[in-house]
Order: sequence, then C-alpha cells, then structure tokens
Amino acid sequence: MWRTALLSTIVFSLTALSLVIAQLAEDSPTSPTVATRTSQRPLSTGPVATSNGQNMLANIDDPEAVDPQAPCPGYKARSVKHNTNGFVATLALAGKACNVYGTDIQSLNLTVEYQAKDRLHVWIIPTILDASNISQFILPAHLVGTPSIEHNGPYESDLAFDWGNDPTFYFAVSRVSTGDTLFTTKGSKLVFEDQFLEFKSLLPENYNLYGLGEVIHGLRLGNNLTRTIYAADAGDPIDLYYEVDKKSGKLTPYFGTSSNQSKTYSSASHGVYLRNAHGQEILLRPEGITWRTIGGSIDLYFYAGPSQAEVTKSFQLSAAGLPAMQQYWTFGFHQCRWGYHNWTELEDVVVNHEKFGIPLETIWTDIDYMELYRDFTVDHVAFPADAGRAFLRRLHDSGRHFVPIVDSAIYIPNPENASDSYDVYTKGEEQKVFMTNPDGSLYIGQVWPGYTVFPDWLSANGVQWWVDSIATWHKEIPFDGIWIDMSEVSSFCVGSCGSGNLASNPIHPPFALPGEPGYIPYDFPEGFDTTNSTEAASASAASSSQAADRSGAAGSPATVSYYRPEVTPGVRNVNYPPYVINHVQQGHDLAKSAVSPNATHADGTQEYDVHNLFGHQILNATYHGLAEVFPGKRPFIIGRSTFVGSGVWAGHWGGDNFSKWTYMFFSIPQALSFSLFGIPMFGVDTCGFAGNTDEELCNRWMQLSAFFTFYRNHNVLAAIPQEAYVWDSVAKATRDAMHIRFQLLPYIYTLMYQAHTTGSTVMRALAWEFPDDPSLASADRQFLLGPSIMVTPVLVQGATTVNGVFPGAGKGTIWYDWYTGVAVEADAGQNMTINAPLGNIPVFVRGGSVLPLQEPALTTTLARKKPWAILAALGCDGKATGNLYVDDGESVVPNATLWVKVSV
Ligand SMILES: *[C@@H]1O[C@H](CO)[C@@H](O)[C@H](O)[C@H]1NC(C)=O
Ligand SMILES: *[C@@H]1O[C@H](CO)[C@@H](O)[C@H](O)[C@H]1NC(C)=O
Ligand SMILES: *[C@@H]1O[C@H](CO)[C@@H](O)[C@H](O)[C@H]1NC(C)=O
Ligand SMILES: *[C@@H]1O[C@H](CO)[C@@H](O)[C@H](O)[C@H]1NC(C)=O
Ligand SMILES: *[C@@H]1O[C@H](CO)[C@@H](O)[C@H](O)[C@H]1NC(C)=O
Ligand SMILES: *[C@@H]1O[C@H](CO)[C@@H](O)[C@H](O)[C@H]1NC(C)=O
Ligand SMILES: *[C@@H]1O[C@H](CO)[C@@H](O)[C@H](O)[C@H]1NC(C)=O
Ligand SMILES: *[C@H]1O[C@@H](CO)[C@H](O)[C@@H](O)[C@@H]1NC(C)=O
Repeated sequence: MWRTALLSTIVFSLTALSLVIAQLAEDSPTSPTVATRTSQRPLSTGPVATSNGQNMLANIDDPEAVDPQAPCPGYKARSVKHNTNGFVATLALAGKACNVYGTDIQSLNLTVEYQAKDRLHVWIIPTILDASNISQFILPAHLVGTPSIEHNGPYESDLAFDWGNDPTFYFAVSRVSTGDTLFTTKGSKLVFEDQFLEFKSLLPENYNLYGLGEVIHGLRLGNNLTRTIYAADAGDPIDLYYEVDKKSGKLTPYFGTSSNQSKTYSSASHGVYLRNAHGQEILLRPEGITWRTIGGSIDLYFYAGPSQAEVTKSFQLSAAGLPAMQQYWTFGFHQCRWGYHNWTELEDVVVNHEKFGIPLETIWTDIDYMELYRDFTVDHVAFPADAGRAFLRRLHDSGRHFVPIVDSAIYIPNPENASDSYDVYTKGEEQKVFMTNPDGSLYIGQVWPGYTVFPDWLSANGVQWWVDSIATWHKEIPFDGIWIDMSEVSSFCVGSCGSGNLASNPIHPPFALPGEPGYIPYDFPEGFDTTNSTEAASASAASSSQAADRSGAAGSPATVSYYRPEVTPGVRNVNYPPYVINHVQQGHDLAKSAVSPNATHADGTQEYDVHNLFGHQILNATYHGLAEVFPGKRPFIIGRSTFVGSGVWAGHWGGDNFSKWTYMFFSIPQALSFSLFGIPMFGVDTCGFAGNTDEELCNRWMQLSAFFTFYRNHNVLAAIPQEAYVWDSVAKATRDAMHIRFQLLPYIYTLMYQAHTTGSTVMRALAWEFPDDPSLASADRQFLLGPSIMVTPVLVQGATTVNGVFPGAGKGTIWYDWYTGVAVEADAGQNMTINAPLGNIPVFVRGGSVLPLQEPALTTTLARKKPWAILAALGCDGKATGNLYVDDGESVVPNATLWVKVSV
C-alpha cells in the first residue's frame, strides 16, 4: 500500500538519500546519479503547519531547547532494603523541581533484581500511582509481557550492579568476567517527569550498537544518530544521521558489543531492553547514549550474553516470546501489486509464472479487491463472486494460495444515505469496539474508504468482533492468510475530522492516487539514464511536463512560525507534549497522519500512552481470527507496524520502500535487525514499491530476496509492471535463484523451526557467527542464512563484480562456491573481488555443514514430494554436521515430527 508522503519527509529524505548514494558509490564502477523523488511528492494533505497553525521544532533541532541536565536536581536514594534477588529503595527529588518538559515526580521506587543468571532488572516508577491521575501510565503486563524472576536468588551472575548518591543518584552495570562497564549513569542526573524521562549512559569510544527499532539505516548504528521511535505512516524514510522515524514503533533491545584491549580481539555482547511503549528518542553520541521518553517508567532489562545468539535467545525467551512457526508454503514465492484489477488479471499472473517456469506459491491482492476500500468486503463488480470462487478453487487445487490485504480502519456509513449500510461497522458499534473522543463521541478519522472509525483493542469486545469479522468473511472468500496494513494506526486527517461531516461519506482520500492525472509515476532507479537512455529521456520529459502542469496548484508555502509547547505543572498535555520528539510527520505533530494522542480507549487509556501498540494488537486479534478459521493450523500474517512480541503472531515486510538500489541495500540491515527483535519472517517489496523499477534492479533484487525468509514482489499502483517474467533476463535470473531457494527449503524450514523453539536467528550478520573478527562489526552488504549459507549480492548499479569477505578464512573456516563446489582461496581478512555478472548471485557454503536438500518444483507442495539429497561441505578437519526438521508443514501441534542429525 502506498501512503501519504508528506513534504517534510521528502525534503528530509532527499538530503539523506544523496549522502547514502555517495556512500554506496565508493565501490561502484560507474557513478550512479542522485535520485530525485519528484514522482513521489504529491500528497500534501494540509497546510505546512501543524494542527495548531504553527510548526513545532523537534527538541534535538531546537537551539533554544533546554538541556534538562542543567536545571534538574536529580534524585537521592534512601531506605535501601535488600532481599534475596536484589534490593528496593526510594529515590527522592534532590532539590527544587525543574519541571522542564513535564511535572517532576517527587518520589520514586527503585527495584533492582537479578531475575536470572544472565538477566538483571532495573525498574524505576513513581512511589504513588494515583488512579485519578492517569499521567503515569505504567505499561501493564497483559499488553506487553514482563520478564519475570526465574527462581529466587542469589544468582551467580556475570552482571554486577553498583550505585551511588554522589552527587546524585546514579547506577552502573558491569561485566564481572572482563571488568567492562556496560552501562553507567554516573555524571548525569536522572530526570523523571510525567511527560518526560531522561537517563544517560557513557559508552566506550567507537561503541558497536545495533537494534533500537525499525529504521532504514546501516546495521551498526554509529555514534551520531537520533533514533525516534513513534509508529508513523511514512514510506521508508532513510535515516542516515538524524532519525526520521519509521512506521514501526518497535522498541529496543539494543545490543552492545565491546572488545577487550588484549592482543587477540574477543568480543562480548550484551543486550539492553527498555520496556516502555511511549514515544521516545534515543540519542547516540560519541560519548554515550541518552534515552528520553514522553511517559511511562524506566523498566530496563540487561542481558549478559556474552554472545549475540545468547542475548537474542534470552530476550525472546524472557520478553518477546518465541516467534510463530510458519507453514511450509509461506516460504514459497509471493506475488503482489497494487493495481490487479480483477480475477482474470490475477489468474493471468499465476498462469504466466507457470508458463515462464517461475515458482509461484501465493497471489496477493492490495486494496483493489475491496468494495469502496471497506474491510471484509469484495467489490463484486470487478471481482464477481462466482468467478472468484472458481478461480480460488483452481488456485488451491494447484497447491497455491491467496492472501488479501486488510486495513486497520473501519468505514463509518453515511447516516443520510439509507443504502449505505456496512455490517462490520454496525456490529462493531453495537459492541462498542471503537475508539472515542475525550467526550465519549466516536473518534472519526479518515483512511482509504473515507471517514472511518478505529478498533479499540482495549475494549471488552474488540478482539472478538475482529475474530468474528474474519471468520464471517472467510465464508465468502477462502483466503489463506492476512496482510495487515495501515496499522500505526494511520489516519489521513488530523483529529476527529469526520465528526459532523458524515453526510459527505464516502470521500476520496485527501490526495491524488498514483496514476491519477498529474501523478503518473515517472521515477526510475539510479542509473536508468545511462542503461536505458531512450526510456529515461521520455520519462524525464513526461515528468517535467507533469510538473509544469502541476505547478501553481501547489500553493504558496505557509510562513513558518514556531510553537514550543509549554509546561503547566500538574497538567499533562497529550496533544502537544512539551518535549517534541523528532517525529517524521509534518511539524513533528503526533496527531499528523495518525489517530491523535487524545483519542480514548474503553478503559480510559489515552492513545498517547498506547499509540505504539496498535499494530501489535491488531496482529494478536488477526492471529486469533485465523486460528478460528483454520483450527489447529498456523496463522499466516504479515503486518506493517510491530512491537516487541509481534513475532509470536506474525511476520513483517519492510514497508513502503522505493524502486532504488539504495533500498535494495537497506533491506539487508533491516532484515538483520528484525532477526534481533525476534521477528525472523521478514522480506521487503522486491524490485521496489514506489516508483518504477527497471530490468537490472529487478534482476538483482529478485535474486537477493530469494535468500530472505519472506519472499514477495510488490508494486505500487500505476508503476510499470514488475512481475519476474516481464523481462526475459529477470525471468531467468529469478528461476536460477529460486532453483537454489527451493533446494534449500528444508534447511530454511529447519532454521525457522529452531528459531521458533529456541529463539535462534534465520538471517544472520557475519559478525554474529564470527564475533572475534573486529572488521565485521559493520558488515551488512553480505549476510548468512543460518550458520551455513553466505550470500554476497551485487548491490550497485552497473557492477559485474562484488567485493566480499570470507569470514574465518585462514583461521580454519573453508567456504565453498555454491555453483562449482570449489573451495574459495581467500586469505584472512581479504576482501575479494568476486565475479558476478547480471543474473548471478554469489552464494557460498560454509565448510563443516551438512545441508538437507530437496529438488525444486513450481510449488512447495510439489517440491515436498521430490527426491532428497544431502550436501556435505567438509571442514578443515574433514568433518561436517547438519540437521533436518520435518513435520506436516501446517499444524500448530503436528501429530508427528522428524528430527534428523547428519554427521560426516
Ligand atoms: C513503592 O514502595 C512503597 C514502599 O515499599 C510501597 O508502599 C508502594 O506501593 C510502592 N509503589 C508502587 C507504585 O509500587
Ligand atoms: C491477545 O488477544 C487475546 C484474546 O483477546 C487476549 O486474551 C490477550 O490478552 C491479547 N494479548 C496481548 C498481548 O494483547
Ligand atoms: C552528525 O550528524 C549531523 C547531522 O546530520 C551532521 O551535520 C554532522 O556532520 C555529523 N557529525 C559527524 C562527526 O559526522
Ligand atoms: C481485467 O483487468 C484488465 C486490466 O485492467 C483488463 O484489461 C481486462 O479487460 C479486465 N478483465 C475483465 C474480465 O474485467
Ligand atoms: C484532540 O487532538 C486533536 C489533534 O491534535 C485536536 O485537533 C483536538 O482539538 C483535540 N481534542 C481535544 C478535546 O483536546
Ligand atoms: C569489502 O569491500 C567492499 C567494497 O569496498 C566494502 O563495501 C565492504 O564493506 C567490504 N567488506 C568488509 C566486510 O569490510
Ligand atoms: C497426522 O495427520 C495427518 C493429517 O492431518 C495424517 O494424514 C497422518 O496420517 C497423521 N499421522 C500420524 C502419525 O498420526
Ligand atoms: C529499457 O530497455 C529496453 C530495451 O532493452 C527494455 O525492453 C525495457 O524493458 C527497459 N526498461 C526498463 C524499465 O527496464
């Protein structure tokens, strides 16, 4: 789905984009051109200013912003009481309240507890939680799980906790075995206000830090970055220096790796998880890390590791939960686009894949199939019911599947039009499942169908109503999984804009759709002007003429005046929190392109406190819906906005990316970060979503994504077609890469099973498998699939070779070329030039591995019936081992399973 791309986003991204391209260009044999985003610009939905008529300056950009460290007094700890797992204490404000971005809390409770051998919990909450004062929203365990004490201490932990009161309260966590300080707030003050928390830790020079939520950025985050975490409906903004936040409100954890200074480098990883769902900002700076949130508590978990794998497993086992096991077919290839107009066109796509010998497992529909964009409906004019049933029967008979999109908002009918009935809404309203305004009236925003209401997952009947809606709808259209979109939760207007306006429903989105007059996509990937100068020239001419026609319609830029929300002690301002996070939307307004913070839930909770959880909760509800439709089978869901724990129910796609080489590269670090978060089912819109792709980019990308867990090609409305068969060269490249993927399916499925049962990862960074090689700390242009397969893709336009390292080479690790079976002759640390003409993706097998293989076929169902093979790649010692997991491929609790260990 394509969404509002607001002016501020685009301007910001453009700057970042050119920098990123410069970075990519370093190893580019040709010089890529800097992309323009002209076809991407249309959709200003209102004046430039925020809803109060002024812009807000993000605090980190505001030269007048107060640094809370100066005026705030900090706290003093007292009344320390030890217990078997740690101690509790009271923190009292150590001076006059500063009330810098909220009202200071006078007294706090500190709990320090060793919860397990490798896990330490530090929790700071107000001493008094006044029920009448909702300002201190403490995230309840039923919304986001709380890691708990494994057994009563004392534990022999490698983590040591230290604290002091000099000059004010600070705490530090260190690693006993190495003496390294992992975290220390010494030298800074704790700030704890109703709308603002701040704590800081010094970090070692050139620290390696990863994670911190969904972001389009290199894997290693560096020390000059502000990560803003607030779920936002914005097409994948690139975050080079300052974070322009991403659609997912995912939280931490972050992982720090420190090295000891002895001659042989050895690294130790630890994890830090802040369990807080409020809007927040994490400042990575050369001297350390600063955490700021606009509410909640300091609920920190330190994971000792000392390996990445141990941290990731422990984080999932204690906090996120283990990821859902996926059905076998979901590892087949998925084809989607916005702009498949009818069943015939969908069937043509299926047939064409077969005709070109390209495996296709699942056909998807974007919002085109819906009646007036309403959830749980089918437009029976364009998608007739009988034809649909017949098509889906043929599809299913061929072993294939169908997944439709489902949006997050619900159309509210026009009360003055008796024929405008919509059952899903009516039932929901009867059961009181929608969010309200502070005065109790329905909160009415705007999304694709027009004015809409929004499910309230905290209402008594919300989940059940959603489950019922899914079950009822499945009787009409036999889908096999669900794709959840717009779940930030997005709204095109500010506030309850539909209140009093329902007589005009349905209304068109407040912006032009791609393909509508003046908004034809003419954008192409970097380098298109050199590879396809004729088409590039005509696109550029058409684009200029479109821009000329549109100029004047844009209106004059509003004069900018700045608004700096002020603090009224004792009064919480949810509409304009005094600390302005660097939110990606216009004016940094939290109410822009989302349900506003003052929307109210059935239990009185304000959206301000749970905004980042909507996308998480709709996945839960959808999981229960599919579990009802398919009793005993594993639900298949791909969702857009996620949170800690979403992997338990769903996979994730990388959101609305662009048909650019830059975005193909970023798909790798994005996938690796999701491995850390416990969401191993991940892929991006292959060949690119927004803008037009081209033959070369689509060729490279179809090959790259073949090594991601979730493999889907998806395209925007009105862009040129990009199914793999559109170009012969892409069809061939795709067949070749899928030939490998299908052979590896038993291996990939086994990896997913291990992730599901132990919290291990499927896609892996080189550094995780080779932690003692410091040169791999930022390596994210190559990756591993499990421990045994390494992929070194070409990521640069025009390149016919790629540089890549062979970790462990010269130190006992052998890598074999997948295609030739020949061992690579690489020296330790050597970054080798590998031949990779178009249509060729370098893949290597790690010595010491045994891989179970199965012959490819056009669907996974057929492939599962094909003969097996074993690939043994011997290590230096002449040995190799591997595993295979087999079950029925669909049951939550399979009646029979097989675990095979092979060793040579
Ligand atoms: C803080 O600690 C005090 C003293 O143990 C206790 O009475 C109070 O309930 C605690 N507050 C919270 C919010 O847990
Ligand atoms: C998920 O939904 C179920 C069913 O309504 C509910 O019991 C459970 O608390 C929800 N879990 C979370 C984490 O929201
Ligand atoms: C840090 O980021 C800022 C903002 O993008 C940039 O202006 C500055 O040059 C960067 N500093 C360094 C040392 O890279
Ligand atoms: C289906 O859509 C395609 C593409 O818009 C169109 O060419 C074709 O005529 C349509 N077929 C039917 C049966 O509606
Ligand atoms: C709720 O927030 C919206 C968006 O900021 C604002 O337009 C509206 O006036 C607010 N309503 C109340 C009652 O504060
Ligand atoms: C290998 O070289 C390429 C091209 O210079 C570079 O982009 C890449 O980061 C290098 N790889 C490693 C692991 O250093
Ligand atoms: C397991 O269930 C499948 C179908 O659900 C059935 O075909 C098979 O025979 C069962 N196997 C065992 C060992 O019970
Ligand atoms: C531009 O080149 C021509 C001739 O090689 C191809 O037929 C086109 O498909 C190509 N266009 C794109 C978008 O790749």
